[in-house]
Amino acid sequence: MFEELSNKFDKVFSFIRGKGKVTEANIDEFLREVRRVLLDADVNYKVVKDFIQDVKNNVLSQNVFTSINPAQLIINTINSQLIKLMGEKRTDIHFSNNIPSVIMVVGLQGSGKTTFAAKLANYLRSKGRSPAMAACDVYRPAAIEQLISLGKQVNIPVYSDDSKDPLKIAQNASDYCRQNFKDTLIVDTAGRLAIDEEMMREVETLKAELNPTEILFVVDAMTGQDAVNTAKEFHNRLDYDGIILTKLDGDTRGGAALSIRAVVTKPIKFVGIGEKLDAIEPFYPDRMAGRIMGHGDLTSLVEKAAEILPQELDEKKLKKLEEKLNKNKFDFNDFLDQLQQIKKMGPLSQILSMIPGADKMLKGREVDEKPMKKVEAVITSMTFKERENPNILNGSRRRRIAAGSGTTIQDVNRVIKQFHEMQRMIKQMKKGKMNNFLKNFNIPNI
Ligand SMILES: Nc1nc2c(ncn2[C@@H]2O[C@H](COP(=O)(O)OP(=O)(O)OP(=O)(O)O)[C@@H](O)[C@H]2O)c(=O)[nH]1
Ligand SMILES: [Mg+2]
Repeated sequence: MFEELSNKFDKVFSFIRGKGKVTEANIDEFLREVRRVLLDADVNYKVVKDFIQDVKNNVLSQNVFTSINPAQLIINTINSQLIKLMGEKRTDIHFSNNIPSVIMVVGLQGSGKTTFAAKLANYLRSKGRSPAMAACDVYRPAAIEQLISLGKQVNIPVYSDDSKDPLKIAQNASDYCRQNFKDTLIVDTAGRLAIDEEMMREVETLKAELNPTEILFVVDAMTGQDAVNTAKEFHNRLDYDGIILTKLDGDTRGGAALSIRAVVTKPIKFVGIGEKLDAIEPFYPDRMAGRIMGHGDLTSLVEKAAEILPQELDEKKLKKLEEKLNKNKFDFNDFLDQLQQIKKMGPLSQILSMIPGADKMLKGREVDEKPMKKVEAVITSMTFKERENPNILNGSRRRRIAAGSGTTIQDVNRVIKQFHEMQRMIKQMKKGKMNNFLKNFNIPNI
């Protein structure tokens, strides 16, 4: 996410980091570069102008010329101004005391409304709510089936009927919620290629008649300043409550995320980071600024792990793992367990994007998920006994495993070798040779 922007910022920052003292001319030169980086990222020019002015005023008001570490002061100021630009604090979804709370999802065609509706339903259920969805896109063929199919995937009920009248469907869906104890109704509406009168009237009627608790405007972040413009036009007509930026997993330059809040004065509430139904993140201005500044987003990573760990790693399992480690009995079954847990956290690229500096290490290269899949295929092709006692893996067993996992004997040998190395490392760590272990990775002693 925002790799290019983050890399460019890094280069510009190294210019100012190289200076022990700064002059006003240095600051101006530096800010000119920052300005260029932001414009390149497709940030609205007026937003950039105000941003640069704010950073400058702020920096000058902090005695930057006599500061011991002027670079840090300037970089911190940019960080806090970025947070401010994106809305300072997280704004959550609001719910009403009436049942159901109605959340209406609107936006242009293909922006990701239907996908987001299912992602949000799934997310809200994990937070203890009981959602249902209403299929109110009666125009695009197969739109209703799409929502029903997504609903099935996350096991959330979808209300639809063949009345062909979006308002009626939504009203019937509300009745369905009241009868079935569903406290939240997410209404998926139709999209259009461009804003047109008919579409706007339809959502205006839905708004007036349904009185939704929240209207969320969904927009594809890849469309840059166009996203900002449509957000503005929709807002003029609909006065929605929040913005959803989708497709931030692509190589978005960042312009929409950075300028939309300042131009439309409505908060970004969630971002979409993939096609899968768990690829949704609540939007936090400070965490997003951290990613742009190349600090990573460890808070989200830890949260993501915490969501999985309580279910997967119960006390008993942890204890067993600890015992096995103590007795040097960590086997392929445990290895497989660990692999599967990492996989639950999402694609490797998503996990890595949250780790500070990882983006830089990858330098824009795609993360190759294949090796991990290969390792998993090899281990799952072993019998339980073989996983427990890899020493019995003779030539014929290895041949069978290679055939069963669609890999080669060399692949199987490699996995077994890696496993033995891992076992050796665990032993070293246990013998208190932590520093030796760290040397393997060029990590300074601790
Ligand atoms: N990479 C990526 N793809 C997404 C994301 N959100 C949605 N998509 C994809 O974008 C395409 C369009 O998504 P939909 O949810 O059908 O969009 P929509 O706004 O409902 O489209 P219409 O109903 O035709 O107006 C689908 O292929 C989705 O899988 C995202 O966050 N990242
Ligand atoms: Mg749709």
